[in-house]
Amino acid sequence: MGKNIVEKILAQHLIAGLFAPGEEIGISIDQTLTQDATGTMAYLQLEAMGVPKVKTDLSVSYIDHNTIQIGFENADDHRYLQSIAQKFGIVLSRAGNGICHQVHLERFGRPGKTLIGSDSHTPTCGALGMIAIGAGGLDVAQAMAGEPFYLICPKVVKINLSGQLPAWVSAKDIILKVLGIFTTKGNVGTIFEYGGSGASLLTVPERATITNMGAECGVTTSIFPSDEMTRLFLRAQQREADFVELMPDPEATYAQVVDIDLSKLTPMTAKPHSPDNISTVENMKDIAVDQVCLGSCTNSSYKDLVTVAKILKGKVVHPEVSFILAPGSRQVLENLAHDGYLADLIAAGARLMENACGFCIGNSQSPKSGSVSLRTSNRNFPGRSGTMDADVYLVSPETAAAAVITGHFTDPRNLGMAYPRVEIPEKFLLDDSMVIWPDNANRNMEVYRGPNIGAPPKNTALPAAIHAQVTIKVGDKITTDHIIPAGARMKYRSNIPKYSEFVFENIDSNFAKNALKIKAAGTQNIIVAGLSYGQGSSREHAAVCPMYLGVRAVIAKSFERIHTANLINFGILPLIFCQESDYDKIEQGDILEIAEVRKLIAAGSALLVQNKTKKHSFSVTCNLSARQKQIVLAGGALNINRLKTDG
Ligand code: MIC
Ligand code: SF4
Repeated sequence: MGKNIVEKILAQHLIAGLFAPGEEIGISIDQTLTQDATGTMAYLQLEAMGVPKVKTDLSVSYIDHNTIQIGFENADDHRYLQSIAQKFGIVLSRAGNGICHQVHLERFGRPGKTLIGSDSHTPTCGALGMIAIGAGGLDVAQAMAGEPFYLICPKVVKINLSGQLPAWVSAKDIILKVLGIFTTKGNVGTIFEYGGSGASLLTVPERATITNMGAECGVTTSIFPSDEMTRLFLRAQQREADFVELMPDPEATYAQVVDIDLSKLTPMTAKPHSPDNISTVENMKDIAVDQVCLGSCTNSSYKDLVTVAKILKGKVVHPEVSFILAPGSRQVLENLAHDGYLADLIAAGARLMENACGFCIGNSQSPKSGSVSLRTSNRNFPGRSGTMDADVYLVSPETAAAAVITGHFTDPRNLGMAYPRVEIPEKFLLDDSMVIWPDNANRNMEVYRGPNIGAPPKNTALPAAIHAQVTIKVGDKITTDHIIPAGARMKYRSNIPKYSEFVFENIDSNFAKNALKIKAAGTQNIIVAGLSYGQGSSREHAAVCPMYLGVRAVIAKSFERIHTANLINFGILPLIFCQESDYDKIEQGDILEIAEVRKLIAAGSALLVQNKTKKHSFSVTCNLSARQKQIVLAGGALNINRLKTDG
């Protein structure tokens, strides 16, 4: 039987488990990436593992998230990361070099290889025909230490693209269409494999926009074939030697095939406050726009920004619009400057930001109260922009540019100008001078640690029984941005006691105080949630901080993949309602008891939860592999083997 691309790469990397959809498998990892906001925890955990040097082919540490640096904390963290990189043989991409996913695509990703990264948008590199997966920092640290990465053997869905994109419709509109079909929930354990005649016409940066935002569907990753387009991109990066062709076998099979005719697509948008709240731009017309933000790891390639520069040439931003521009990488910025497009964008009134995450994570450029912000980034969760009552819409660079000119939502097809089709250059201007390669001579240098940095706290072993209070009850699609906000709070990423003060800040500002009170009284905390709990980012702080506050279990209707792995790694039980209707019978403040929890988890049986307050019992399941059971029984991975942080 023929193999699809996913099966081909996974088969070459399989080192544990049976290759059957739904089973846990372990794969070897060729490359890792971290970024600074998740990286400090990952490297503290790597340090605790006692390995002298990373065992991957390539590990890159990026500094791209916390680059605003208000206060000493982030600069200290950057210095820590730089010293750790030298010690462990890791490549460092310095602050100013660009966003991890864009830079990794340009300079390091390789077809046919595996990559895991402590950032949920690591699948961006699937555009190069690699298996690239987002994970928690601890899982990435383990991969750097040479351990397998464990995942559920995926079900592979083929997204068959036919036809050609019409003028003014671009890659963002394709992935928004995909989000409209699959939504942000219910796709755990799936990989999207793109193919078809339409896919072969898309350039690697266009493919990267699509694989990047596959993360919003909650899939394990997305992948494109490695074909002539891949070769051209790698050649333009002077990396043609990294090219290998990777196509599905003609008789390859898939769990499902979804057809999308690109010629039928129109400009799309994701409306507030979820990336799957899809509509056409035409439907939004005339809504006044206050801010347009161009950039993020989704749509800030050279092609994206040159397209906008060409649309805006000779025009000036509408007086009511603030126009923000953050190129994805230093390479993009240097090429824009070299080719004169930066001057056109600045002349059009662009406010040039650092080539870093910036506005996308809400640590700068928060829009005004009650405003409408059009962004080319990938997430529009409530409050993520830093302004709770702002309405953020996700759009293509073309739709963003149209609003810059008109000051309102405008279908770019109605701009009345010829569509500027932009090809990627035959050769990019290359400059890796902000990349520091590890030097063996520096292996013994002292690791720099600022006062803000501390090892992650450890959990206690799972007790024989749980006696807990429901500290919060939340609804469906709770994102990690709800659980532990980023933005202005993110500078405390290396200081768990401080960062924990902000858990559920935007839903219940008393959560942290209440949880600590309950913990001090000797009771545990339980979170009750609806469908798709833990959407969005890979930040393990969404598990570490609740754990620090005494949360022992989350009972939800369903969970997202990366967050489930993070909960398990830090000894929090991810419990699933057997009957979803039992969710309705619980209230915040209820006392829940689970008898013989250790025994039942070890046996893999359903657990009976007694609601002492409501005098009602209900069943939950906890579907764990043997490896995961061992971790939760120990109270988290840090309590197992070599991972002891106090050793
Ligand atoms: C995000 O886009 O939400 C982030 C910030 O990049 C996160 C990582 C983090 O929280 O540090 C992600 O996507 O994993
Ligand atoms: Fe950075 Fe935004 Fe991309 Fe996350 S989604 S890596 S914050 S640019």
